[in-house]
Amino acid sequence: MLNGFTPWPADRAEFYRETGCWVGLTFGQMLEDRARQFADNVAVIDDVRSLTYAQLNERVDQLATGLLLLGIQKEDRVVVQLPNVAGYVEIVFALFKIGALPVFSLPSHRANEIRYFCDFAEAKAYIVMDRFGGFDYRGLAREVQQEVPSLEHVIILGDAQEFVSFDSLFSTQSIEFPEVRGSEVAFLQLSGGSTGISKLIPRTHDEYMYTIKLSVEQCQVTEETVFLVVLPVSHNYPMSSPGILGVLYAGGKIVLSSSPSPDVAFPLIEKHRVTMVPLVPSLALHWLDIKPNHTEDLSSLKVMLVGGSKFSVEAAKRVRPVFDCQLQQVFGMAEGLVNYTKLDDPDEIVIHTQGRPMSPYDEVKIVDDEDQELPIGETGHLLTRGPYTIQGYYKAPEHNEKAFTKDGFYRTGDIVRCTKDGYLIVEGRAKDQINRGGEKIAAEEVENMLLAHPAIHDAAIVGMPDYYMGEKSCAFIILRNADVTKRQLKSFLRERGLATYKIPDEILFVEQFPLTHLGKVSKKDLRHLLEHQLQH
Ligand code: J2J
Repeated sequence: MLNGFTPWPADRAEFYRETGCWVGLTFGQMLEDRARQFADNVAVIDDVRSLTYAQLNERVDQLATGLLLLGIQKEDRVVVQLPNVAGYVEIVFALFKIGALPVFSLPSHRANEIRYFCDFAEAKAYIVMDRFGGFDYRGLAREVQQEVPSLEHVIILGDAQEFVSFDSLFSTQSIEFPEVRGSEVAFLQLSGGSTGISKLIPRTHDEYMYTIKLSVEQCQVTEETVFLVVLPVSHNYPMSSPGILGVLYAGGKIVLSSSPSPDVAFPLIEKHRVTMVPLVPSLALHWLDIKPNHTEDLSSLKVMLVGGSKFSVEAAKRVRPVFDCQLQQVFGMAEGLVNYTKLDDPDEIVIHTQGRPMSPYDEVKIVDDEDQELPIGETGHLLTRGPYTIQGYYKAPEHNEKAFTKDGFYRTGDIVRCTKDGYLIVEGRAKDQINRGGEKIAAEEVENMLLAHPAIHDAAIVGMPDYYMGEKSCAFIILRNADVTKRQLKSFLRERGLATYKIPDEILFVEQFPLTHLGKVSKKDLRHLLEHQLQH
């Protein structure tokens, strides 16, 4: 078993097998199986090509062969940073088939994050697009490869220059693939990160397959489903809730959009008769506002999933009148637990709650600050364990001590309330994290980077309310006796390789921070201060 992975205690693992949650199926086997069952169905479409299930499986086998020939072995980690292109699906399944582990990063990550993922996971390879969104990833690859000794290969989709070309890897040579088991780790996903930079989350084939199977049921994904991906495809949500993996599980069609803009997405919905789309609240709001200016025929759309951050009741009410489709709220996390509203739930529930845990074996507790369980209906910290919630982050024993209880419950950091019918309502957050339209920013990571600036004495980041994003980030800064502009600080962060979405949207200079009774910086008071400033 992979070093740094925390397994489930033997009795619970046994229980999840006995109850049929874990069935020993790997994602490689699943694709092979579906390629037989749905051979001529279209599996995936992007801006330039389309692949049937049979073609996808064949290309995946050829790519897997090429990866083995290159020297990628079972359990090797490979950082994958690709936009929404069919090559992403090919590479991920090729890695699954040979038991190598993709480490999923987002296209918006820059040197600071990629260096860390490659280094911490001791990645053997890094796979990126040549250019995307006006950014040349080969420059980033050069920088990272120089600094991370484990990184033997950089594989490029597109113009590879001095690196290995993705297209050159496809091989028809006959070679035996290593045996991969359902109980083994399939990939490392990223956490939103509440303390410092993202943690890596090991997910096994067994338990992730179970999330996929349940999500397919909850969202009623079938062979007829046409699933549009406008969010970054490697994020846990569009990957698994029900995500591209759920669609492939059911024999449906994935349409990958290179942009979430309605100018790109709406014509795709019309052209491919899209039936389902997962969105974050900020995008859903934007789509709701802009829809009246568009003339495309969106009548094929049956389900709009919204999750990743809290969807306001007011916005939720508008989904059916504006899009004439069903809203399905989803409250999930890359660590495991996923909640859905059901497609046949009454409007009252769909609009006001974030759904209920999807497995009968999910254990959910709502506790006070002392870990004491609260009566139903009261608001408190959400703890959870179950057949698809991890038991520990990858190689993080110290952090795991804090993030999990002694009996293996994950401390989600979310403040929730449970209705008498078992539906959860997200009321807030205990973790020091900004949820910027679904993209999570760990305050500490950005603060630490700001503190490296010679002009800065202290820095504290808080979220500020935003109509579209839900929250944006604001940095409060105490300067030393130095002169520096907001612009200079933002470019300082950019130059240090911080992902764009983590650059503070607002910077405010202050003389001092409000403190708590213990003498800690009071983020609560900073938020009040901000509210006050925004009103005046
Ligand atoms: C309020 N907060 C929410 C919601 C997530 C499906 C959907 C989302 C994610 C995801 C995911 C929320 N209302 N509906 O992985 O499979 C906040 C919570 C949660 C954190 C997890 C999936 N849906 N959140 O967003 O790992 O704070 O996963 O703990 O990125 O997002 O973030 P992440």
